[in-house]
Amino acid sequence: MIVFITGATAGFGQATARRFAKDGAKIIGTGRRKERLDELKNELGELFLPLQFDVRDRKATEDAIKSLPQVFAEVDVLVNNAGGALGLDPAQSADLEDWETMIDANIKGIVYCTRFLLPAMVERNRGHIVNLGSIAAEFPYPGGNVYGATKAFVHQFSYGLRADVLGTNVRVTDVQPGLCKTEFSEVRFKGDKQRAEAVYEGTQPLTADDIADAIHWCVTRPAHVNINAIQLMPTCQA
Ligand code: NDP
Ligand code: 8X3
Repeated sequence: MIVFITGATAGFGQATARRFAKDGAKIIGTGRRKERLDELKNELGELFLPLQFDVRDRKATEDAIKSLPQVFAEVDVLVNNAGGALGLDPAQSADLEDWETMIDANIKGIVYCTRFLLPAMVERNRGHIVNLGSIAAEFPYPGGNVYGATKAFVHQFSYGLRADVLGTNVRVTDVQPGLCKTEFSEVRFKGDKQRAEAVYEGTQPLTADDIADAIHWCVTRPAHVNINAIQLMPTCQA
């Protein structure tokens, strides 16, 4: 199995790379931080191919995918994970740059990777696209405005893909996690570690391994089973 994971330098993507590597799968891990990709390469060895690009950059994404060596080219599973939230301000005062960054990474990023990898999956009549949505797609909260909307896009796009690939053996899943401790809040609060820590105070959040486990479970169902969407929250959240 060949698994292409965007955002493998931290959080869910990194944990998912480790989970599939345990099965002996070949992993293509992407991200902007080269040193993190190199560390994962050192850990996972020949099974792991690092690919450095920004998912917001359409040409860089296309070039990176076109550059895949033959032994990594026939991607079975695409995990569209790269992305995140920026800011928690109300819509009337939120930073437009933050909004654009979220739209570019969380929406355009998954659209680009999907568009460049899906045709070969359809041609081979085999493949699985796993998109990282969020509970924020369904449950709005103050300051979640554009972030939640990008994840609502992920949900609808996933279901739209299902409609388009119907009649082939290509599967599509929207994974929707709730509160999970990764670098997510540190990124959202632009490096303010104290504010990021406060998000998880008094909770037992999900871990990146919990999400990797869910992704792995969706992908390893029998070929005739498509998990359309899977939603996970820590027990302490509702
Ligand atoms: P992290 O911040 O820990 O990891 C985010 C990953 O995405 C990093 O590897 C980062 O790599 C990559 N990334 C971000 N922007 C870009 C970009 N423009 N180009 C390439 N790579 C990028 O977050 P999580 O692991 O928690 O989040 C992963 C996904 O799950 C996101 O889509 C997030 O919205 C979603 N999610 C997270 C939840 C949570 O509570 N943690 C809950 C629900 C959904 P690099 O910086 O090296 O480029
Ligand atoms: C991340 C979960 O609730 O912080 O998508 O938006 S939440």
